[in-house]
Amino acid sequence: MKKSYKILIAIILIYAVIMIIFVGIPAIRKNNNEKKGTYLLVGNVSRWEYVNNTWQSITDINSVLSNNLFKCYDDGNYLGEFEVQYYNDIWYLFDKNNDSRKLSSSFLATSSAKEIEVIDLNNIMTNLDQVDLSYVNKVLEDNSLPSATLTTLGLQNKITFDFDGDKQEEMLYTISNWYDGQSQDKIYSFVFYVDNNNIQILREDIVDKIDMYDNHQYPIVAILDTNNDHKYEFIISEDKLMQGMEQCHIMYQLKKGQFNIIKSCDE
Ligand SMILES: [Ca+2]
Ligand SMILES: [Ca+2]
Repeated sequence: MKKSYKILIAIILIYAVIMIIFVGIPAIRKNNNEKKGTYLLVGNVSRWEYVNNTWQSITDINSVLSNNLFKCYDDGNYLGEFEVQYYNDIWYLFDKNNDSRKLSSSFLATSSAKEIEVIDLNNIMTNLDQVDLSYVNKVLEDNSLPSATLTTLGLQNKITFDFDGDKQEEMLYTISNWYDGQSQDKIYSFVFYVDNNNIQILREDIVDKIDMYDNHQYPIVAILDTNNDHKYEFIISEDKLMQGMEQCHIMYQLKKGQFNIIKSCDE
């Protein structure tokens, strides 16, 4: 073989190796990342996946659990990334030594190629004060309900947080008179959002006192950024007191300043 051919072949080989290293391998990695699904496990009852630009219930939970590690949170505390399994109505995580740990019903877990930021609610959730009560009473007045005081609201939580990333904090409220409203004709629960004094009611349930066991409460269970856009989604639980097993979860996402449901109880 002529020397010039050998040089040509050597150049082609070197070029091929360079292309594989700098183009081929990153492309395979990218492809694998894109193939990895996005999953959320919320409490004992909700197992969601992001498919075709919507959140849906996972169809093959066993396959998802055996093929993915999950970032696990329990009562708001980050525990790490683990394999998780569900036995006899309880979530367990397994560490590298296959030692297991039981998780509470306020368990949350995420698995995604992109980081899903989960906010610690312990630092931003508070009870209501008199200023908050003015928002509550506006909501009640608009629904022809009598005014509340801080003592008639058995469930009252406020989250103060910059949901939309504009460096100003908004407020998210969940309230109910279920526990302490027995002297009132109507039993009610509301979830509402206040951005710059504008109130947006996101969830409401108003029943006659005789039907109080049908009334839902809506505790806020998570704030997280599922799509990495630095605008934050949140999840509420839809609970009926005395019927704990019937709970389900609803997820909301901001669009043009309004929170909309992106995962309801029914889908
Ligand atoms: Ca904001
Ligand atoms: Ca987001």
